[in-house]
Amino acid sequence: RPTVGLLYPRESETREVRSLDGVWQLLKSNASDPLQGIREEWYKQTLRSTDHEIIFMPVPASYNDMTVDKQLRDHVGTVWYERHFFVPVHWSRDRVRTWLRFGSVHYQAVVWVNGQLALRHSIGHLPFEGEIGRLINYGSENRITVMVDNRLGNRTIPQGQVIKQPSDEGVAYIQTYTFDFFNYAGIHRSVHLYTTPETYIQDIELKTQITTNELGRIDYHLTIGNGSVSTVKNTYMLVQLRDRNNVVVAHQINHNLQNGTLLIPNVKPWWPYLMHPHPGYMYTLELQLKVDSSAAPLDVYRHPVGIRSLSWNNNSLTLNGKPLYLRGFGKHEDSDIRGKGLDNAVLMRDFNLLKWIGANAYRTSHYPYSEESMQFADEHGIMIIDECPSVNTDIFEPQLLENHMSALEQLIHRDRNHACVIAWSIANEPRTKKKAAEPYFGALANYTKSIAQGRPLTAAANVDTPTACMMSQFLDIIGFNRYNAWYHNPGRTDMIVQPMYDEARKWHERYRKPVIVFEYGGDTMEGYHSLPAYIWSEDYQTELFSKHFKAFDKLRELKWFIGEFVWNFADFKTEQTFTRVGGNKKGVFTRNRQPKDAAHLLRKRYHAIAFKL
Ligand code: GCB
Repeated sequence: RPTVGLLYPRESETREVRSLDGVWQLLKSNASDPLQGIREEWYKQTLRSTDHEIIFMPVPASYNDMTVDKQLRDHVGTVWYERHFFVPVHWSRDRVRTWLRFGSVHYQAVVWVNGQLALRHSIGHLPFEGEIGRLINYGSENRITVMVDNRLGNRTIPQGQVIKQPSDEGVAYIQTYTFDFFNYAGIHRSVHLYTTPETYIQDIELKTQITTNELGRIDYHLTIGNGSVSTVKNTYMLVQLRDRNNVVVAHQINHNLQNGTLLIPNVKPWWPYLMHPHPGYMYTLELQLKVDSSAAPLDVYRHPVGIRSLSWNNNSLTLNGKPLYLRGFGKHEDSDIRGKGLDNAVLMRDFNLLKWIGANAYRTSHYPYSEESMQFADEHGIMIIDECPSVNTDIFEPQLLENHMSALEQLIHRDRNHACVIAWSIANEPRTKKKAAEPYFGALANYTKSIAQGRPLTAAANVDTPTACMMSQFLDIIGFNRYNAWYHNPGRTDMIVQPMYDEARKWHERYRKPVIVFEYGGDTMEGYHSLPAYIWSEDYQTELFSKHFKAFDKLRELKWFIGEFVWNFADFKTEQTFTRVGGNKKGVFTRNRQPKDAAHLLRKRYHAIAFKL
């Protein structure tokens, strides 16, 4: 079912937003019995009244690293969250709609309000919401209960497998998966309670372009919530575009309440970082739903908007008429203690580091990142390759395809209005040598193109022979991951330049599309030095990078080579395995966001490219 609504909760003169973030209570159910809480109806009472141990749990955060309990860190199955809240009486008197919205819960969530089923959602990293007015006690206390299930199976996005094995304590349930990051779980992003008026602005879709150098254009499509709006006489939308100084630079009175166009003379386009002295210029589109010119508006919503054109052909990706060269990273939402939980301090630090190093882009490997991070990217002029949560898919069958399509649909719906999004990445390293990958990706790409909102499709492939890839024929931009001198020929930094150059050319010769390297790099233990360079040392990472730079410099002479992304921005946690020392250490920054030696080298390069030195 296509998503409608889910506008980011913003306060206005007609809307109240309350945060339900804070310290919640948590009860872990037995790994051997994930449905225990359903059977015992834990949602019907407060968790405290069960006989089980309750712990305090901050929201937003992953629950895994919050205690010193291994059982909780490695838990497989369900945990239950609970908190109480109050709703003022006037919310019912004023006949407002009351909404409950989760920024993301990983992987599956069932939500009850006062013991009654309110919401369900699966697929982590994506928001969901619902109206809960009918379930609420106005003017007195209310209870939210959330069951969170972290189990991944062969039809989830991404996939995994839960296996049962004998252990010293009897049996153990183990979540296995092939992707290389820890399967953190919990209420990962903010929880909001907010109101809208009864007749309200439910959805906004924006498309922007710069038609000449000076003229900007915004095409908008509106959805008004409440079927009875047409019966309210003389309803119209006052649409005003405000610049950064709050000055109205374009306006319109829209009577059809659906579609319209704003033209903006002397527009200030949205530019990426280091492509213009004022990158990330954002306007505010102010929408006022009105009944007549004197009365107070029925509803007001202010939507940030950056105005830019994006286009692509077989040789280039162009923004505002200028071909792009992407200097970037694969990243993760990952940090000490909070795991994948949203943290504005970490986010701010990351954006400052991105700017320090001179990057202009990153890929949201390997799942949608927080809405707040997308807002940061808009504001800072960082371009985003927006990836859906599909990693290492190796079965290709209809139910999985349907879930994969749903993940992309929800992602595109959520992020379509962000100037920063320049491409959709439909998968990371699926096993595309398999024949069954061809119809699967054919169908997936067809569907995604039908909803792509003016962005090209890409993906990160990793087959070693481009002709064997059953996916890339469906893409607009070819992306590949390659670990020369790491997984291929470890220790041999003399085997990077030519293989990298040759491989990029092969991809281009086969598909005749722009090509980008989405991953290269090597694990590096901070502080470990070795001369001559030896793998895992800082010296080795630096040497490995400088050899890649030689290959990329040769490739950049060929117009179709459009970018280089290091794997990874920062060190991150993975599942426990003998190839990972405290996690994946391919970061240019440590997990607590300090530079390794290679960061300084990369900084020189990214700035030199930006300033054409
Ligand atoms: C890859 C994956 C990424 C891993 C990386 C690695 O190809 O896309 O998720 O973390 O390799 O370091 O092994």
